[in-house]
Amino acid sequence: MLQSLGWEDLGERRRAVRLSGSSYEYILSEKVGEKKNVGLITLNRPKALNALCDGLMSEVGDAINKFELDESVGAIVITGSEKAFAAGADIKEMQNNTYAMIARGGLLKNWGRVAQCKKPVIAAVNGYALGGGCELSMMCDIIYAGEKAKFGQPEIAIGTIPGAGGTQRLTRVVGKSKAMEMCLTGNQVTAQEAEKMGLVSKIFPPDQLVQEAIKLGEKISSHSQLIVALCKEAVNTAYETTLQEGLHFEKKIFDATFATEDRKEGMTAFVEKRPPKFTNK
Ligand code: DAK
Repeated sequence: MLQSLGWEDLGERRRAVRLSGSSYEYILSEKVGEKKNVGLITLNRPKALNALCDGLMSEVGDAINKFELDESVGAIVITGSEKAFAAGADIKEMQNNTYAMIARGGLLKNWGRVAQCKKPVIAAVNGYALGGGCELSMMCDIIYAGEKAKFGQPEIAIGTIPGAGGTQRLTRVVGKSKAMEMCLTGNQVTAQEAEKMGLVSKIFPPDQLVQEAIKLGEKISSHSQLIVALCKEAVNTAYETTLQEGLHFEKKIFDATFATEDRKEGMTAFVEKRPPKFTNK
């Protein structure tokens, strides 16, 4: 029920984190916010509009590993530039691949990590979020967009289909008709349309977007990380189950919060009219 940390996995990850350096070629990674409790990952491949090459996705995975292990970080923001969040997977890298190579799973192998993150991940999308860029934003838990952001699944125009959740996550969020229209035409939707569809939760002027996403991350980080992770897992379960199964799961998680010190502290602090001091226990 509690997300199994998988100690072997965690050990593997700690080793990987130790081995890898902290400077990256395709991204920037830093701790931000007044209390430095938000991890900020900035996709930084401007000449290719942040096309998500294998190296970039591997670096994103590495940065997520580090922030997930860092107890001072309560939420993570992923952003790009004002022109592009990301224009998709790197078409030049994929161009000469064969079915056999892709089916073996070597290429595009680093794409699962963001969706697996136990801490909340916020996408701050300015400019293009196309193909894998749109899919990356949908792997995040909350999407904030700049007023000029554009979302789209244009894979159909280059002879393929979305491969990292575009036909699945998008459909669950916006419904069949709009998802079909986007996937079958490749047409882009504006930030305003995306907000109306429920894909984006809020829109901001482009130059304020990242700051607003960080503020949101700070707010989330002010809560118990333990309870936040449980809450995230419960909401995500809504996508995987029937309503009855989901409600059952929610009840189990709710009950489990009563086994934590942070639940006791939160309620006691309310009664004593003081801010809570969470210890993530
Ligand atoms: N890949 C590689 N390079 C790209 C790129 C991309 N997706 N998008 C842009 N670029 C490069 C351009 O080639 C150009 O480089 P140079 O020619 O200058 O060297 C530079 O970025 C600037 O682009 P433009 O000159 O085209 O800029 P414009 O402002 O005119 O146009 C645009 C911007 C975003 C409308 C346009 O660049 C565009 O249409 N880009 C391609 C969008 C696209 O089709 N995206 C979908 C790609 S397919 C999976 C995981 C992921 C995926 C699939 C499976 N598994 C885990 C299985 C994802 C697939 C995709 O995303």
